[in-house]
Amino acid sequence: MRMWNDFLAPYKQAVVELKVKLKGLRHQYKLEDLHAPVEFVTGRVKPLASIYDKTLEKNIPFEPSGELAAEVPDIAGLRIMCQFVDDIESVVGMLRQRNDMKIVEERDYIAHKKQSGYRSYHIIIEYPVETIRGEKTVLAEIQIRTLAMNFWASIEHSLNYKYQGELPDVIRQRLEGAAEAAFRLDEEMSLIRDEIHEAQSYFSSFKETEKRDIQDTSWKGEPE
Ligand code: 0O2
Ligand code: 0O2
Repeated sequence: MRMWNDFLAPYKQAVVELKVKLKGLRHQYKLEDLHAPVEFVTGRVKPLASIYDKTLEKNIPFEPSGELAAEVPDIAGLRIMCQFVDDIESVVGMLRQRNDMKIVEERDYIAHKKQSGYRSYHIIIEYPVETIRGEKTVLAEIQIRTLAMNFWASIEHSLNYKYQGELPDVIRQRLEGAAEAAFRLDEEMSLIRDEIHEAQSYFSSFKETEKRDIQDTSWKGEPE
């Protein structure tokens, strides 16, 4: 177990750091009162049981090794959720320009959805982490998707888990239909995107005023 802990430590570090950095993007947009292409960010280190399943799938030994690190590029996994399909492109554009990571692969499952109906944009990066023994570069996967794509993927993931990958035909067909419905929802939302931005910016300035009013009231309540 000690060997696994040592092997996974830089991946854990990478997930923590990348979560802070990617969440930071949202805060920067918000500070400037701009539409944030990042809605929220999650991250995880792949559980050992899932790493084990991958090694069976890829027919490689289940042991900490360079081969495992190269064959399973999502041991460190980050997920960026966006409101609109266009936001995905903005996020990918930003990631391409960064100096703290190097993109080594891109997979566009939005233009080319998977047979299951899965849509998402995947990026594999090389990311250097500082360890007590010097710099260690690890691979990490960043999945970028809309809220609707994420909703579909998490439902499909749980159903696949329940049926251990053998979905009954009727459920498979319903899921394919649901994936198209989710995509149409994304398209509809894109069409009224400007309207939504306006409403959101009105709502956040309203919240700001409300906060100020509350602060003013609490000041009044305090003794001089
Ligand atoms: P906030 O203020 O809610 O934005 P942490 O390690 O504690 O920072 P972690 O482990 O990343 O957080 O939590 P998790 O469960 O992975 O979720 C990451 C963030 O995504 C959390 O926000 C959740 O509130 C947010 N989140 C999860 N699901 C949704 C969702 O469906 N919609 C929206 N808008 N947000 C969601 P934070 O980081 O706690 O901060
Ligand atoms: P997790 O951690 O449970 O999400 P390859 O072997 O390289 O051809 P691989 O490794 O499957 O293909 O890579 P791919 O297809 O680029 O995507 C890997 C990850 O994308 C998966 O991780 C899922 O998170 C997500 N994904 C891909 N296809 C689907 C799908 O049909 N439905 C859902 N819900 N998610 C999908 P893992 O390994 O499943 O692990």
